[in-house]
Amino acid sequence: MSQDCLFCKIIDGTIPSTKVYEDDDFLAFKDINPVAPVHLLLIPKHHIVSMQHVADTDADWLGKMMTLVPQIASANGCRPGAEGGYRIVINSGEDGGQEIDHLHLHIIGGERPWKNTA
Ligand code: D5M
Repeated sequence: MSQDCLFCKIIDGTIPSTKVYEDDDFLAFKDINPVAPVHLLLIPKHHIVSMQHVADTDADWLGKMMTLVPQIASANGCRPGAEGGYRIVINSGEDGGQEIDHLHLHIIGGERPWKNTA
């Protein structure tokens, strides 16, 4: 828990969110500024700033976090299988476009964004 962290406040309920998944170690909720019909954020409940702060000892929980992605995605509107799918994005650091300093994984789907581009 970090006192000044917005996502820690979402975890402890101080700031409201639309939760779509929760267990002892992770929380997933809807992004407040969705860029696609499905836009979720999956976060660890312990405070870690970014991928740049990950160490060898983080392999277990990071692996668990990745394995949660397909079940959370398919339970929230991303079609499963080869014709379905989604994008996963982890911005890290200022050069990576990270705005919130609590590691989070974007799950983005429900459309085929490249169909709208030339
Ligand atoms: O992404 C940070 C993301 O966090 C961005 O897509 C908006 C989202 N955000 C910010 N505040 C909230 C609240 N209160 N609820 C839900 N989502 C929120 P980044 O990868 O750091 O650029």
